[in-house]
Amino acid sequence: MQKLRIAIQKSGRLHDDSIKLLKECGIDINNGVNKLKTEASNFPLEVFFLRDDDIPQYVEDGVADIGIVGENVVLEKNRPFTAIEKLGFGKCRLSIAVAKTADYKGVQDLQGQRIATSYPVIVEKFLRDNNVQADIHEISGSVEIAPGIGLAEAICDLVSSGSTLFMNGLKEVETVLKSEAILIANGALNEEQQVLLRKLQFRIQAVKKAKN
Ligand code: PRT
Ligand code: ZN
Repeated sequence: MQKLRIAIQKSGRLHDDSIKLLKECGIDINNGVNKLKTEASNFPLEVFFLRDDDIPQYVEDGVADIGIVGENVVLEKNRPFTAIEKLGFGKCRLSIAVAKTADYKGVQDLQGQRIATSYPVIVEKFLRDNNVQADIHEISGSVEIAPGIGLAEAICDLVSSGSTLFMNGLKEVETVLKSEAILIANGALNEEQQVLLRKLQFRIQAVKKAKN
């Protein structure tokens, strides 16, 4: 029988809510720790557990049929996906922040500055759109400490509560992007897979409606 293969985050901020959503859709999966994949017992669904960064590529290549991932990751990887469903969790914004003490008046103040980020593609587009030339320093983690150690004047990172910025003496000055978890799908699903996807989407929509 045809199965739908879904890629979700193995561990991290989207993992629990992705599992929870599937459960709320009435899909029973047993997610033992350290498993790379599992199967639902009551829906033709196979679940792959992956790094979030790898999910767009796997779905594009058709190794998985659908996936749950942050919009920020899809945009940074420059993949051609649009959300076939926004999922309402993993909400955050990608923002530029500078030292709390900096005299920041507007985006032009970033001209000639160094910006540390794990999102060079999105930041470069933001700067281009705003006609600003700045120096992007790509770093893979702990972006918020960059100004304190003299690596950059500004950072661009994900923010949810704002407490990380606050604790590092930074203030949020520009919102580059608003993001949440989305469902993406391979563009070449066969007829049977499309039927399964519609069934799943119908259930997701019902779960979302029940929450409003
Ligand atoms: O291991 P893997 O590569 O799969 O995971 P990851 O470490 O790359 O990602 P993970 O689990 O940290 O985040 C997964 C996704 O969750 C992100 O791609 C976003 O779409 C979403 N998300 C929502 C967030 C946040 N909120 C968030 N606050 N991702 C990261 N953060 C971090 C942020 O980078 C900063 O360090 O939390 C800190 C800020 O939080 P506040 O509350 O102090 O503002
Ligand atoms: Zn990641």
